[in-house]
Amino acid sequence: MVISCMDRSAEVQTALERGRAIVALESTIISHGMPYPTNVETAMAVEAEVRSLGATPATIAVLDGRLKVGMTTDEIERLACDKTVVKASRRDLAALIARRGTGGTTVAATMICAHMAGVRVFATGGIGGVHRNAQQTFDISADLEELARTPVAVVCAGVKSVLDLVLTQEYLETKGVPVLGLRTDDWPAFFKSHTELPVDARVETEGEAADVLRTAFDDLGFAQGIVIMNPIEEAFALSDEFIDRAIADALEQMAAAGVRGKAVTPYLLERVEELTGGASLTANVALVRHNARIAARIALEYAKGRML
Ligand code: PSU
Ligand code: MN
Repeated sequence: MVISCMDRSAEVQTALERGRAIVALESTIISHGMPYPTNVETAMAVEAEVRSLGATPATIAVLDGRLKVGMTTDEIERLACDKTVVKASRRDLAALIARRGTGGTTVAATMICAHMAGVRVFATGGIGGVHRNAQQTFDISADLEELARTPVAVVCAGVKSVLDLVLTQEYLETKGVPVLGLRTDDWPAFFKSHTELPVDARVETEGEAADVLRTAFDDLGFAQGIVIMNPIEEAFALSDEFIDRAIADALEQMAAAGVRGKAVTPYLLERVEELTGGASLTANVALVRHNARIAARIALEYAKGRML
């Protein structure tokens, strides 16, 4: 598809033409998910992880109205430092591009751009979900609706327990979005490697995950996305009591501060980081890098047999 406002990097363009493995990467995590300079260091480390395994990274963002699929180091640095960069989800994209704005793309917006560019595999830290108390606030991340309508596989470490995991699972079930567990029977919850919630299907290898992608996207022509949950490595997981306490305090502070709308997730991430004395950030970096490696392996398996 030719999209006049989209720029693919030369590296991504070549990989697309040759049918090589590509991993899409989001940029709200850079602009709003981590503090400087950890955000830029992590973004570069994640790209290096993908390259070291022989796949091509495609970090996605909107820069001065151009939809970038694959970015330079300077462009990533700009997203990481510039405080005027907005958080861009599906509803924000058209106005942002038309008005030549700059934004970090959420999981939802990154899925849209990846799909437009022809990229099927995407790595992030955690996806958005149904917030606690959503019965009153209606706060449900647009990431879930995007998973219902855009055929891209998202490798993540589950959803943070700042969210309501049970409601998130119900929502994904209703929308027909499968949750695959990579070498796990239950959902991880970002900082925790296990919960009580069962995944829909366990896959033992990256090759098996790629088989499910091929069946869903290429054989059945399904329009939904696929969530692939990859638990945080035990060495980096945080203890339940420690992280639950920080999350409870962060939620209390958020209620007192009256934060709502798109500011909720960035606010909670920042509060939890401060309340854990930075421990949540260290865990976050580790799991994002791990997800990038897994996504690269899945993308390589998925690309097998299609390379020119
Ligand atoms: N969860 C994280 N870190 C993040 C995000 C989610 O652990 O940085 C970001 C992602 O970009 C995700 C977005 O798509 O927050 C969800 O925001 P909202 O809840 O407003 O939909
Ligand atoms: Mn929200």
